[in-house]
Amino acid sequence: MTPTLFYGVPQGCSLASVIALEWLGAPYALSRIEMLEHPWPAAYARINPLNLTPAYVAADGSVVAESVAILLHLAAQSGHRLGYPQGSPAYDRLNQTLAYLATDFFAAFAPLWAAYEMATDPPRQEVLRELGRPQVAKGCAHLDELLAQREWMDGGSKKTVADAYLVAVARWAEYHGVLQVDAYPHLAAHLAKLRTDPGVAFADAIERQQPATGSGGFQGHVALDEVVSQLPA
Ligand SMILES: N[C@@H](CCC(=O)N[C@@H](CS)C(=O)NCC(=O)O)C(=O)O
Repeated sequence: MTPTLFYGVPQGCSLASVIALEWLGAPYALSRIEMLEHPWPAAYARINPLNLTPAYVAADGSVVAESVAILLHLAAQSGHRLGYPQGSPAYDRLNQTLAYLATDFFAAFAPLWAAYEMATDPPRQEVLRELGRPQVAKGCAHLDELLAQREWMDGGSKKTVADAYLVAVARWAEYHGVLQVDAYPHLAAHLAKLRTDPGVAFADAIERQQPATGSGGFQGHVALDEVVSQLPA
């Protein structure tokens, strides 16, 4: 089967995996999950019982969930163009960067996402925003400091899957309106550089359902049921 990525909208962290697939350039399909439409189709539990996106179904029907696992899987497929050989110091540095982004930095936004779901309770929303704002600011300050001395997010001399993940998550700071990324000039410059990347622009257009020109790997969208019917018994 065509390897297929399930990605979530709006604003899913799965944007990173779409970017990485574009950078990889190999054939792939996408399947879209509208995350705010609850309950999600029951069949999705066959893909990821946690009902979270992203999830990647490889050509042999095996499923890889968790952004970091998917991104490192795609990096390995790229002949290490988007990553490094496991066991090398560069791999450890990339893994460290991804781990920070996918744990501490991702988690800093949790109160803001909780506030997002409480439109009917503005006072609680404000408490949650007050909780999330300094956490996100701390994360942005850390990334800004790193990027002051780095050309790419992981500290190497080429873009990697860590840059894809950074784009997907850092955008939430402005999405939730808690801070302006411009206050972190190195982070802002790096994000601006990445936004000019064709793979990033493609993934963004896919999310917004706008016309998108990709690297040639994208084979179109497929329905959840079609993917599930191709899974090994
Ligand atoms: N640890 C997981 C977290 C995945 C996750 O939280 N995904 C969010 C989107 S960023 C999701 O699917 N949320 C489902 C929902 O909001 O119902 C990973 O890194 O892949």
